[in-house]
Amino acid sequence: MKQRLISIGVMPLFLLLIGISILLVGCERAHQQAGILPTAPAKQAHALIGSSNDSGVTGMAVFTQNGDQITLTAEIQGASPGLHAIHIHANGDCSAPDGTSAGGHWNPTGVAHGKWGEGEFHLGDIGNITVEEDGTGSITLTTDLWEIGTGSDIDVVGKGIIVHADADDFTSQPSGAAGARIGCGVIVLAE
Ligand SMILES: [Cu+2]
Ligand SMILES: [Zn+2]
Repeated sequence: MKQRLISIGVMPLFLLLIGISILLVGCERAHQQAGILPTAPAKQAHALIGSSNDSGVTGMAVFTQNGDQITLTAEIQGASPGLHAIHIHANGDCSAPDGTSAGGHWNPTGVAHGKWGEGEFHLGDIGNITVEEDGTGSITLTTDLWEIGTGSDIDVVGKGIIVHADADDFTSQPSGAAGARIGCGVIVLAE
């Protein structure tokens, strides 16, 4: 009987301790996100986008890591208004004037081309940038499917960013029928 009372008495205390632990972990994460507690310096990579096929398109893509999430922000200038596909291609090589040196879509998982977040899609299938009348446009994507500077199969460093003349239809294989390459950049680790 006494034994039983002790068991009943200990259980709520045990649950309370678990509850407090969860709260503390939650607070620590919140504080890290708020920048109150020190975290590892955010890893960054970027690509300076230059013109391919004499398009006059330029831009910048920045990859920033926070925990296991990587946020890409890409901005372009000098493009025609409307939708332009933007992808990560397999090679960080923009030496060809038409951008073909960047190779095909970066596809380390060996799946079909598609739309980001829906069914099968290449890890390079960022999507379409909407370009305004002034020729500028931007796109942001946050994911835990990439890494920065790890040298693994899913490391974006050393790959290429390609901007296309047309929109990605998310269906046509192997690259969404996005047309000519009008911008190209090599993704490098930021020091
Ligand atoms: Cu592409
Ligand atoms: Zn693709």
